[in-house]
Amino acid sequence: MTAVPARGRGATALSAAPGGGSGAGGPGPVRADDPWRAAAAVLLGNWTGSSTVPSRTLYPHQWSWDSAFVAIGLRHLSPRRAQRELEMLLGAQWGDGRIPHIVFNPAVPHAAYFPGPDFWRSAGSGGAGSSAGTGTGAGARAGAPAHTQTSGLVQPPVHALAALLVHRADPAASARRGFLARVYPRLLAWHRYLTEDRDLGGGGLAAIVHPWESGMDNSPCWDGPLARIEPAPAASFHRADLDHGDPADRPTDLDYGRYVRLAADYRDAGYADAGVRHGFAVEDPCVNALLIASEEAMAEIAAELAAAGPAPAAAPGAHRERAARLTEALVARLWDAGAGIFRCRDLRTDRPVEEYSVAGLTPLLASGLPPAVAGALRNTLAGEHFRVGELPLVASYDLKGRAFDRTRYWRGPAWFNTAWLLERGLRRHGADGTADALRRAVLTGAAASGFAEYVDPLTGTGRGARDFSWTAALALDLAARDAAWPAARGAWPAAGPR
Ligand code: 9WN
Repeated sequence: MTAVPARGRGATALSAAPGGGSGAGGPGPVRADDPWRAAAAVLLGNWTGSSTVPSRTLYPHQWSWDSAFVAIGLRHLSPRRAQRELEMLLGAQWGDGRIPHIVFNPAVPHAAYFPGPDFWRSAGSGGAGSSAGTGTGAGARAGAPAHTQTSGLVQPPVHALAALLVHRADPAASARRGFLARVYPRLLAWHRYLTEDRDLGGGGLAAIVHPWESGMDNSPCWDGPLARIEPAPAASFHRADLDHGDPADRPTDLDYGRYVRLAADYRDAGYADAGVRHGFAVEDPCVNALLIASEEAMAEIAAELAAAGPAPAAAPGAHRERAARLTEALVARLWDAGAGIFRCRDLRTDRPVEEYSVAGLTPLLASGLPPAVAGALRNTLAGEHFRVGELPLVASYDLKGRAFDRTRYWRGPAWFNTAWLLERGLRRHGADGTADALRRAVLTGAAASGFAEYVDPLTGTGRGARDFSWTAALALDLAARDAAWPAARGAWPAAGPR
């Protein structure tokens, strides 16, 4: 196991290992009959002093959408720490507005994760410790920060939604610290980057240029688009993931070679989005659904800011209009009425990718979805491809699909973050019964699996890493709706990290 050193103040007192307790005011010993205390201990154990690693073993740095999900759970324990989680990530934002998918912890050995800072070379050799501003590395033209090493890819934009939810956990303290006022301009720049620089298809949606940008790296949706990519030679890199993960669960060497080739080509083009031919360019329904949900959140953030002081950079109405335009584009470009699901669109062929992926159900998050589309999505969720309510959680990929694999990463296993997104989307469209069932499944499955990274979609058996941060955080978030929850709040140190 790679030990992840702390990187900031507060780590020593608060980074107790799960189960270890942390003395007076800490979460105390974990009891098997108290899963919520156990979930809190996972988050405490994965905190580095300024952010949360997804997993101490497999993912020893800060990941973008993981941190947003973590903040959503952490807000119930320490709203202050949840704010810090998001602000740490936003602090690594590039000049062009992109939020990098990994922010590297300089205290972790470079070999602990591949591809690491030596591969991305975002900041140049200056890297950690050099003064703020744009660096001299491969990311210089796109405005990569000089003081922090990051990847050059992005991940799904769940951040504005997370910021709004974190604010709501303690609006008075958030207002006192000026939390929303600080994060809003950064979130605005992030959404501008996605809607303008990443509109590679010209149809009003954000495109991804690498499977890792979908967050669902190994989805069978990428098999076709990836088949055109010449893999990097296996001998040219070392897969650190196989030091911790079971090869049967992880992507194949062939797929990894293609991921490496795509990332290296993007880096060598200076992480430019315009004026280059991307080997892989896809419009993904989950990325765009989260952008819509986040634009809806931006409208609420702008309204909060307007009520509190001088008008923010965009009025709430402008965000609502953007959300509506994105929703229209999503339906026009990705909805497959015959199949009852949103498809990915391969921009190299300008054709839909005809697979059933959980990504295609997440547009339930968009409140402006036409009711007939929302109804069809609910039917698809309940039907033979996903069997919601009948099986634990929701498979990441079609139970009847040609590539269904119940163990391999994103090719069938069920994940807790997608269950959380669907639970929210179902509620948004009035399907409370199904949402309740999904919520119960998350609460039971998270603790029973040891807060697994993902589970077998047929049996619920845990797979991948354990003590996985977003599993613990999102279970906490769904648990926090219980009236009994406030009593459990006292289990967290009242004074969070400063
Ligand atoms: C590459 C951290 C990340 C998640 C992704 C998940 C996995 C990384 C990997 O882990 O991706 O970014 O090495 O496989 O697919 O969703 O954010 O938890």
